[in-house]
Amino acid sequence: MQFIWIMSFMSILTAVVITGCREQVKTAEDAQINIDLTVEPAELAVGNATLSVVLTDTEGNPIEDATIEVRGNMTHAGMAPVLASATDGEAGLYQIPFEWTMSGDWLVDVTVTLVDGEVVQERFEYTIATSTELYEGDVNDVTPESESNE
Ligand SMILES: [Cu+2]
Repeated sequence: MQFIWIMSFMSILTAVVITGCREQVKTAEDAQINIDLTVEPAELAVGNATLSVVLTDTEGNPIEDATIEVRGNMTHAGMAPVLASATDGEAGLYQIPFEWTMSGDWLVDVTVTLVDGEVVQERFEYTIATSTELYEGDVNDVTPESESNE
């Protein structure tokens, strides 16, 4: 009796392992889809941004009804990731509100879950400036104190 229990447990475990392997994350190339990411505003600086992801198949047809999850991490340790997501990609376009919370180097992982459950992931790299580096107003508004604090 105990042997049967162990055997059934083992077969369930095996099934879980096999299922897990089948659902592994693919690159866009392996999944034969295109993940195009553009960022607005194009002047990359600390603050709010919109990530526009366009999903298409290899023939250029839009892919709708996918779920997109974005995870932005900086290359240094000790910072909480910035998470964002979107569904409803009308004509394959998914608009995702995002925020660059700090200047420096970012790794943005875009994870796409297709309607058939296939998971595809691509990584994009960005360098974000401080907002003052792009400041185009009166430079005299920047006080000497704040400059020496940089
Ligand atoms: Cu940081």
